[in-house]
Amino acid sequence: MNVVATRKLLLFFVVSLFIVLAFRSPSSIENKLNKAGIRLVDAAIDSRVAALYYNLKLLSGKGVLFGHQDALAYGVNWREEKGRSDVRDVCGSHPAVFGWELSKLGRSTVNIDSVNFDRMKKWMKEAYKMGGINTISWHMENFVTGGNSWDKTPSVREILPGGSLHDQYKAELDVFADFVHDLKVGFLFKHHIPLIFRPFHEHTGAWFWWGSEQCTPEEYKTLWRFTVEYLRDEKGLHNLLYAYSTDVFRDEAHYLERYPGDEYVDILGFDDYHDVSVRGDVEELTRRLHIVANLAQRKGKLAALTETGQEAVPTPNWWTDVLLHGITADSTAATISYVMLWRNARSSHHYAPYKGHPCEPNFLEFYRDSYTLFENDLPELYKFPK
Ligand code: BMA
Repeated sequence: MNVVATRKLLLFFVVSLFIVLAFRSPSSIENKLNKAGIRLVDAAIDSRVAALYYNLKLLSGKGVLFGHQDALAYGVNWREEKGRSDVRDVCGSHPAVFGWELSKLGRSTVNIDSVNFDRMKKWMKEAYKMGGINTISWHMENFVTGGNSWDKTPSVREILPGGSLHDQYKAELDVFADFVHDLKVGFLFKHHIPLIFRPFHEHTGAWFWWGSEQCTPEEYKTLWRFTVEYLRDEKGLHNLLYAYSTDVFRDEAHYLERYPGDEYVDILGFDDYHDVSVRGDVEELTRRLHIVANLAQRKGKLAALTETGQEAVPTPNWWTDVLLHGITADSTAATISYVMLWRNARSSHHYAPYKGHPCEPNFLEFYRDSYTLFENDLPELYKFPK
């Protein structure tokens, strides 16, 4: 190659690099978010995560994404079959949101539900490449006893800064950061896949060691803020959206009792099995959705029904008459971004349908409703629209 050709090639690379950097520059992302009134927990968030948030805002009020825990890993009577999910078996499309669980991370090769962590990473990447969204919950082990998250021995105070087990907590977050760090895709320019991280969930309940009777509101808030700051500022993770997710709550004040602050939360959610169970009350679901969605609107944030479901779905027409109706009966409630159903472990413990389940026709009606969005329905979520 002669000198001129070499120079041209070099110039081409420099110009391309400039263009790439200009498009990815944090200031242009910040401008877009500012214009849309969005302030994320992480001011240095990756552009794809920012785009995801922006696009979910655009979709709010137009449709609700459907999610399912462990969808790609297993279903009722099967495990680890490529391309399979119970939801897809029934309606032809995977869910749009994919939930994953990190209990036992760093202690075992598999989580509490026997999902192998290496394969989980693979499925998370697959879900992302399909255009779907990954969300993580974490039934973290009790730091004082080593028991599981249902071991109610108070533990929060010990893991806070200054507490006797603070270093152990940091080590746990280090393991989490390594896991997240591995979730990279791309060929020349590798990037981390966007994630919705939903730690210390259902804290209005008192069944986990971080629950309402196991720590004070101040301790909970301190734990949350420390966790965010450590992951963002010390570990440099910039691909996380943070979801605050209570269990059922009485009113707005109760919902906000342990809220760590707008600077620490991107998505306002809650888990609600209570109102949709056999003896539930769908109007209560709508009322609570309204409270959270209204709060999210006032704060410029997204809202979600982060977990729900009726175990084994015995109620006829549950999908349309309970879940969909509960969400769409009120125009504010209907602005939530997504609803996620819990896992399909076995025929006595599952929340989504599977092939042959009596609720299949009703689920198909739910799927075909223009308000529900599955993987097939998704627009490009990881780029800012033109
Ligand atoms: C619960 C049940 C358990 C599971 C746990 C963590 O709701 O589904 O079987 O181990 O969640 O995923």
